[in-house]
Amino acid sequence: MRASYPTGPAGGNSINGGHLCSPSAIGTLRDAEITAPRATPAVAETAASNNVILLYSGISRSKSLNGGNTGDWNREHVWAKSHGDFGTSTGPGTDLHHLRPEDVRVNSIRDNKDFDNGGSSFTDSGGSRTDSDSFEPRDAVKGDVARMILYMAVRYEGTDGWPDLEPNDSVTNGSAPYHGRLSVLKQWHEQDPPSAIEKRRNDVIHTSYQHNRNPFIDHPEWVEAIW
Ligand SMILES: [Ca+2]
Ligand SMILES: [Ca+2]
Ligand SMILES: [Ca+2]
Repeated sequence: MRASYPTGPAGGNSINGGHLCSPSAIGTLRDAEITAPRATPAVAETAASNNVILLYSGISRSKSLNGGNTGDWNREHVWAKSHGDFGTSTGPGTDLHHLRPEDVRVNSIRDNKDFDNGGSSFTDSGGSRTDSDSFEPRDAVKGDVARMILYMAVRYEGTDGWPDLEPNDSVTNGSAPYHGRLSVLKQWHEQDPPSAIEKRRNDVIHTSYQHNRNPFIDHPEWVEAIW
């Protein structure tokens, strides 16, 4: 670990591991997020209380439409779970700091691609783009995505049975425990700083679920200090 930040109890992210991977946990978080102060620049990220905002597409969809069929939303691992092959069991596979709801089809388009600028839009892209080897999220969540990836890099250091996850500047990482591209993620982090809702989500995960924090939401300057 290269940065000092509150990690909560040892094995903190195994707490309530059974709940962390459930749609209800994501739905509950969304409920909590909408109680954030209204006077924020992040209005577009809010949803009706029975809805979730899909990360890349920006669509507001009923949280009851969780599933695997067209028109449903499912659980997106922003750090692609094949990068380190950690699967969906407790650990990085259930770490709420990088889990978001996404449209089933859009989720499959993102696949396990690294993040980079470029590509074309697609149906329900919401401004996100993709090409053969990378994915570019819509502007409103570019920084969110960057901070999720960088959180995973400092949270998982290979000392607790999980892979040592690290960012690099590649878009051909495949199943290696790396995620790119660091230089682009740093730009996105600068251009889309933490919003009130993102901060609120960090608080709710800390207080009610995992009892640890994304340090780069609390201290954006630590990104440049580390990388
Ligand atoms: Ca590309
Ligand atoms: Ca944002
Ligand atoms: Ca690491």
